[in-house]
Amino acid sequence: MRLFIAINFDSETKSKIIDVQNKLREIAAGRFTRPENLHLTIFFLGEVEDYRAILPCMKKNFTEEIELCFSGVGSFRSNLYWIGIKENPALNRLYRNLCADLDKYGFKTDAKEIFKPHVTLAREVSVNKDKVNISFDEFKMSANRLSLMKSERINGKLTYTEIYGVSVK
Ligand code: 2AM
Repeated sequence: MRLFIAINFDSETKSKIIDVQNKLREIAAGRFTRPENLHLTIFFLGEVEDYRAILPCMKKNFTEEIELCFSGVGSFRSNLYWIGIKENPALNRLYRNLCADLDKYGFKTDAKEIFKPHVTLAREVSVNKDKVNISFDEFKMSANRLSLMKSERINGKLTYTEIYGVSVK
């Protein structure tokens, strides 16, 4: 199954993200992330048969809340648009430590670029680049759960389901 490790959002944060997504929707066409699929990927695992070794790695490395600050809209490859997460040493540490521990079990991240935490708002976006000047007031969320997510198509719909989670408080 196709897996990734992510932080999901509370409903208040989700609605703030949707407000920003709607600003993009007003000026662009594309495949917009459905509200229930909005998330922050920490580590993309890809196809995994046996995920048992992943669980202790998550538990070991996610030991305290991480405050996320959502800031700015940007793009990758000019057609994937996202909200960024402000420079965050605790999040970087989580990523690096997960990478190191998962690597020991043979899990490699498929991320092509350096870790750039983001929430994908839309893919395959077509827009007049000069018009993309979306601003919003930064907002914050304390992340207290790290989730192992399964990605699959159900009736043609991309669906993400949590199969394991670590909570801290
Ligand atoms: P993206 O939003 O930048 O595309 C589930 O697919 C999640 O894993 C997405 O958030 C996606 O990031 C991320 N991911 C990272 N590397 C990926 C890859 N090689 N293929 C698919 N998804 C990837």
